[in-house]
Amino acid sequence: MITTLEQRFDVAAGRRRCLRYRQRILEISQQVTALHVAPAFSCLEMVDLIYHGLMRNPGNRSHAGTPDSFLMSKGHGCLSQYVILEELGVLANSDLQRYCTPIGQLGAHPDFGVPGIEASTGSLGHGMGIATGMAYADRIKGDDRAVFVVLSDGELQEGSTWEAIMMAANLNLHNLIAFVDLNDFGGLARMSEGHPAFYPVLDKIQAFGWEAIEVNGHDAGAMYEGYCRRSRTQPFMIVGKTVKGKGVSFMEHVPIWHYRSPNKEEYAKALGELGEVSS
Ligand SMILES: Cc1ncc(C[n+]2csc(CCOP(=O)(O)OP(=O)(O)O)c2C)c(N)n1
Repeated sequence: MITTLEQRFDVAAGRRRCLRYRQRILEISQQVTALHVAPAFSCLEMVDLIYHGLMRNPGNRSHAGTPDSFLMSKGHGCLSQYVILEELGVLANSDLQRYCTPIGQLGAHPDFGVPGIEASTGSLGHGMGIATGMAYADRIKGDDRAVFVVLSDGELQEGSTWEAIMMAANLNLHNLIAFVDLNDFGGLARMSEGHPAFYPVLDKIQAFGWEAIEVNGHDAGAMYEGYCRRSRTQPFMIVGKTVKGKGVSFMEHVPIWHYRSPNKEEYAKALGELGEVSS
């Protein structure tokens, strides 16, 4: 039985943090010609909940004690992780300033070896297998650790993801917690239009032997409640229905924002739409 800390999650504080993180990501967007804004905005509430509500010792650089693990399997969404690691002090402000430059250590996808990054991801379909292996290794060693992983609909188009999902169920890895950022885009087109057989996702996950729920992936309270109510006998998945580009109206559901920096006017408009962080 895992004993992941289940302190009450302050939903309002999470909302304030996510606003700050969106602002910070937009700020970084002005340093580079292109970056994955919309993929990061899509999964931000999930990543925030994992770091600030579910993981134990998330800012522990040395991995001493019993820190839980987090894998950003949809690696191109890593700005959501970088800005949190910056706030936790795992990454320095200068790291973010050098994002995607030859002298920096942060690329457009997470690289193993960078503080806080536990696996190199970005090639879709590998994170679930790595997370399954890590959770199994922890079980064998008798370590009381949880492994959290964030996937995307694009990753559920990769057969390797389903192999790992099946294996995790075979092994009853109840220390493995997955989130799917289900924003209906698996590239430039809508999954529901190009791949209707992909749905319903929840039924498929359950049929593969997982305990799973489907909720609004921007509703941290609902995700947290579902997490706390899980039975702890099987691997657990939160299928979170999300909006790609969430928070900025002209980015929401618009494929070009998968990988594009806003120009000055767009930047100002986006910041204006996000509004102020209230204390
Ligand atoms: C194996 C593999 N094939 C193709 C790509 C190119 N690629 C990058 S992101 C992406 C799809 C993005 O959709 P999704 O994974 O659902 O992410 P999100 O919509 O959440 O940004 C693709 C096809 C890749 N990174 N890896």
